[in-house]
Amino acid sequence: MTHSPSPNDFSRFWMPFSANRDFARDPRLITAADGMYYTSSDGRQILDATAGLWCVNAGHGDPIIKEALKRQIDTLDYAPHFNFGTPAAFELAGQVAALFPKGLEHVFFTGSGSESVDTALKIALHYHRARGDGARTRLIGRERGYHGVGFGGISVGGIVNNRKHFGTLLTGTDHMRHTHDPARNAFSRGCPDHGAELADDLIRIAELHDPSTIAAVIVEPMAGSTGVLLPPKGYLKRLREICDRYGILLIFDEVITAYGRLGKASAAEVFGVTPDIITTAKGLTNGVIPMGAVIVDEKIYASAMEHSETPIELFHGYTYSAHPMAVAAAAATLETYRRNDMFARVEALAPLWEDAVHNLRDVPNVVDLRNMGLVAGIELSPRPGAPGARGAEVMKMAWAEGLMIRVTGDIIALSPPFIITEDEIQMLFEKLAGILRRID
Ligand code: PXG
Repeated sequence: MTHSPSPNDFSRFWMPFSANRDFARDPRLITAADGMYYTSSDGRQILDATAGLWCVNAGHGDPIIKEALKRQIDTLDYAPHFNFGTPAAFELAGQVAALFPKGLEHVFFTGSGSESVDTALKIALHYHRARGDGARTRLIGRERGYHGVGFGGISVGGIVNNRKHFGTLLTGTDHMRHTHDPARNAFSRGCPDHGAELADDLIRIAELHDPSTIAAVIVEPMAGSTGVLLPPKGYLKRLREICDRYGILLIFDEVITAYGRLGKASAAEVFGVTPDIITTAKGLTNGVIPMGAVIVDEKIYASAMEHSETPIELFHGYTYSAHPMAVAAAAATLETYRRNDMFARVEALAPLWEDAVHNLRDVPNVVDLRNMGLVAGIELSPRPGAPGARGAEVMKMAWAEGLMIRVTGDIIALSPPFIITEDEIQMLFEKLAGILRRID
């Protein structure tokens, strides 16, 4: 018998980003996972159509990762990395850097995506100051951007609910316009045709504040959390050019897109645009142990090493930076991706996935469909006066029918593990279409 807490127990754990009161009335409890499936507390198999929270890219219970963690706990449970080191951490840094475009050669380890974002923003500020350009203090994000929940991340982030409750945030931030333009781009397959010129909003911001005050721009190359927004064709390249023109660092937040989600190791590679810093987490360890990595351009690292006035070059780091268990999980995860050629599998499945997504076109209430790699955004029209209600109902019905999906408002986001089969893709979309046809 699996233990289920009594309703009163539910208030003890304040659940993250959740409808706590609603959950207690109708809990969805998970007790095990293997491959593509969770087991619910009532013994049902639930297809994981979201790879957990975009992190379990290799599927649950991967044998290579399991073995590595068993070995690691018997060998070295913890070691500090402030002025001490472990060989495995240096080895992993090299392996991580090798996955990203040339020039991005140095890796700072963190414990999560939020920590990766704060680390990247701090490294950007540190870089300019170290070079004697310390007036560059402004950090620019984008409307609808999600960069985790640290104060840095929510300050450059552009999701109103994540910001409005938390005071004045960091000073000196500003936001470019978002790129969502359903009037011109609805039902695009892959990147939309219209909107490259929206990158010019950075020119407006740079001219307003003066470019010499701007340290960095951070964007998700593909915005995930806000509901899967793909960059318009040419947009990221234009952003890169504007950053170069003004001496602004470009940060790609690849917490969702890195490690294969779009069919390559990074979105930078997919789009052929190289930023100065890339933030990652999630798929780095397959979600098994928390870990993030910030990959940094050589000029930034070199500048910190050359210009430091103190033996410690960067006054920043975490107790769990390069935690040995996380390092072991990451090394094994990269090994699994490599051995099973998983990024190529995403690329191979993508056309079939795209067709399955766009087959939903005539389903009631579907107002836009977006896809890339193994990601889908299915935008539903909101019920009049009740935004988010339709999405929440779909999520609950899906759970009842054996699917885990994510919704953000009335947008369904799908991002399954890379091991999903063609049959499972068909089953997923058939079930989803059935649910969407049944609800009002
Ligand atoms: N940046 C990006 C682009 C993210 O997507 C973070 C930073 C923060 O990572 P941590 O590890 O601190 O959570 C994220 C996280 C969803 C969902 O359903 C997305 C995230 C987290 C939880 C849910 O879209 N992204």
